[in-house]
Formats: sequence, structure tokens, C-alpha cells
Amino acid sequence: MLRRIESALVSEKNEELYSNLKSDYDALAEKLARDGIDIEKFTKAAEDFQIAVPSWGTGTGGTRFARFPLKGEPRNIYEKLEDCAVINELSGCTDSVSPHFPWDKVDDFSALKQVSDEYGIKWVSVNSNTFQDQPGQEVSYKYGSLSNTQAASRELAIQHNLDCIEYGKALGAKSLTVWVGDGSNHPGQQHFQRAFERYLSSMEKIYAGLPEDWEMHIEHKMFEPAFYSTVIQDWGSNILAAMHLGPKCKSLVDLGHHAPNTNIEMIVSRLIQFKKLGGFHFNDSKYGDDDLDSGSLHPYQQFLIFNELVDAEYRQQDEFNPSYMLDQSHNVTDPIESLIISAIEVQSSYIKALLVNREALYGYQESNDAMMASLELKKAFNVDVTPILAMARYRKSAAINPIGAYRSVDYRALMEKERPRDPNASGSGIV
Ligand code: PSV
Ligand code: MN
Repeated sequence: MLRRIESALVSEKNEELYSNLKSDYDALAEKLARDGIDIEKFTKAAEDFQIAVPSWGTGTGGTRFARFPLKGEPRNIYEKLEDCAVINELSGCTDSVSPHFPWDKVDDFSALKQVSDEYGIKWVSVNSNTFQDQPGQEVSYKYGSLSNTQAASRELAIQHNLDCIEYGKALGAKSLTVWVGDGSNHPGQQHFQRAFERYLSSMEKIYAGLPEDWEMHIEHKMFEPAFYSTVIQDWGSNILAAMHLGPKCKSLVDLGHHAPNTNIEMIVSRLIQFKKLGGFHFNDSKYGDDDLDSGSLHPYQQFLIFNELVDAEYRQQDEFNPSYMLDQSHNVTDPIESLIISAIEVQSSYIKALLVNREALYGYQESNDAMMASLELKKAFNVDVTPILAMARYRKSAAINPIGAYRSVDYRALMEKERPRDPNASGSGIV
């Protein structure tokens, strides 16, 4: 297997840390055992947990004002894949990458697939991009793509999505994620119903092009780049579209795409109930979009979302198989470090949600014991599961201390030499 960080280095660092980890792990095992909980079951669940990394997240992000690129940033899809391999080697829980076209320029898909196979990295949901014009594009997306009033713009956007399905097939992906920036900036600019009708009729054509074993995921977002209305504004419009299109179409929840204080975990529950939860883009936010790293600000909200997911798993809910992915912008951190920590934060929410005593919780719910129900959740959330996660990484030959191991190789300095940057290049992050 091809590696970016030598396994000898990771195991050398791990050996320095193992005996302390073992003591912490044994102490937690003893504590959990007093409640009849076998820690090994949870460590195994942590070992099995995987979340995908967005190819575009490996570049430094930015805002509409500026971007401050890091030295040694990836310049193409092969280099992004290398950084994703680093993230997986150290975290042990990110064995797949979600590509974005045409940001990811690929001349030879089988050559790319061969390299990703060598790294042990899979390709998951393919993201289409009809929210910006490409150089030389004949018709524009300025006034929308799949819902544009002009047929030629809609046709171009439909064809791009159909092309994305072909790219995904070549890479072994099984779903297409569609997010459009379509919407309006002025009251009266757009006829709400007609725009939604045009969107649905374009999506029908894309849906018709889905292979039998594929799904299509629709992502809603309440603002940006359109600031008055968006065509797929919220989970209501999202699920209506997914229901209209058919069983292979589901809704995708990007945490940052809701108004502050929205009860996202309840949205998740509704989507689960109607078999329409396709997947997630995890991130955190104070004001909007994907501003912050997953779990950096609202770890309890992230836990409550996982509480719904684990509950569905526990009840063996039909047609429940959501995909997990990170989608966040890293403006001031090294994206590799942020993606490692974010993946582990999401993994942590999952393990904590698994620790909830479901039967006890159902009992408190039935007897309307609000205090005990809340304390049952808090009890699981307050368990420090870091020894479980670190032990899972150790057993998978990933790093007990991923950031420590990463910093010890000075990867960015090495990359600065390997990846000299064209000073005129615009960079690969989200701007
Ligand atoms: C839109 O803000 C979004 O969340 C969608 O997932 C896009 O594909 C991605 O971000 C682009 O950065
Ligand atoms: Mn997203």
C-alpha cells in the first residue's frame, strides 16, 4: 500500500504514548463496566466508523474578501488525493473522498482510480458545480442553472450533471450530490413556483440518467450566492423535490445551511421517518454556511444529531443508510489538521450517541420525565470517549496523537519543495 506518512514513524510515536493510553483506556473500561457497558463494543464501533473528506477542503478556504493560501497546498486532484491519504493514515477514519467537478480536473479516470486504490482510498458522492461559469462557457449561470429561465443554460447544467454521473461511474462512486446556487436577490425578481417547476423538470432528466444502484442527494441552503430567496431554500423544498423525483432521490443535510438556532436534529428525524435522509455535510457555524470546523462550537448539537442517527440504527429503521461527509472551509488552519480533528469530532459524537441507554430514554419519554430524559443524554455526552477513539486509531495503525505525528514530519515544508506554486495561480480552496 502506498503511504504518505511512513508507518514506522507513526508506530514509533505511538509506542511513546501507548502506556499512558492503556492506563486511561483501562480506567474508562472499569468505569463503563460499572454501568454494564463493555468498552470493546464501542472501540470496535469507532474502528468501523468512516467519514468522507471533500477534495476541495484540502485547499485553504477563503471569504469573498481574501484567501491566504498555505505553502505547499495541493495544485491538482492527485495532490489533493495525497493530502486525503495523509488525513486517513493519521486519523484512521477517512477512507473516502468526495470529488467536485469541474474543480477536480481529471484527464484519465482509470489512472486516478489506480492511484487512489494504491492509497486504499475510495471515491464517494460526486458533486456537480453549476454555481459558477467556467472559462469559455457559452451560456451563463448568472441567473441560475437548473432553474434558469433560459433553456440553453438549463440544458448545459443538466448535461454537466449527467457527465458527473459518468465520472463517478469511472471512479466507483454511487451517488450524485446536487447543490445549486439558484435563487434571487430582489423581491419580485423570480416567480417562486415557476422557478421550482423548472428546477424539478431539469432534475427529472438527471434522475432518469442515474444508474440502477445510484442515489441522487439534494442539498438545501437558505442563502448565498442568492440572498433574497433560493430555489432549494430549506428541508421543506428539499424533501418535496426528493419525493417528487422518486425513491433514488434523497435529501442531504449540510449543517451550516440553516438559520442559527434551527433544530437540525429534528429535521434529521423527519427525513429518517420518511426514508429521505441521503447524507450529511458536517461543519459547524456561528452565523452561517461552513465557516467553522465540525464540533468546534456546537458539539452538543452534533451529538444530538447522532442521537437521532443511532436511534434509527437501534430501531432498524428501513432504508436508512446516510452517507457522512465533511464540508467546511479552513481559512486560518492547515486543512489537513482541521480535517483530521473534524473527522474525529464527528466520530466522537457517534460513539457518545451509542452510549445512550435507549431503553431507559424511551422509558423517560413515555412517562414524561423531562429531567431524567435530558440527564440520560447528558450522561452519555459527558463521557470522555477520547481513550476509545485513540485506542481505535492505535489498533488500526493510525496515530494515537494525529496532530503530533503530523507536525513531527513538517509535511507542509516538504510539500513547499515538492509543489512549487505558480504565483499567478488562483488556488484550489473555496474562495
Ligand atoms: C455550498 O455552500 C456547499 O455546501 C455545497 O456542498 C457545495 O458543493 C460546496 O459547498 C462548495 O464549496
Ligand atoms: Mn455542502
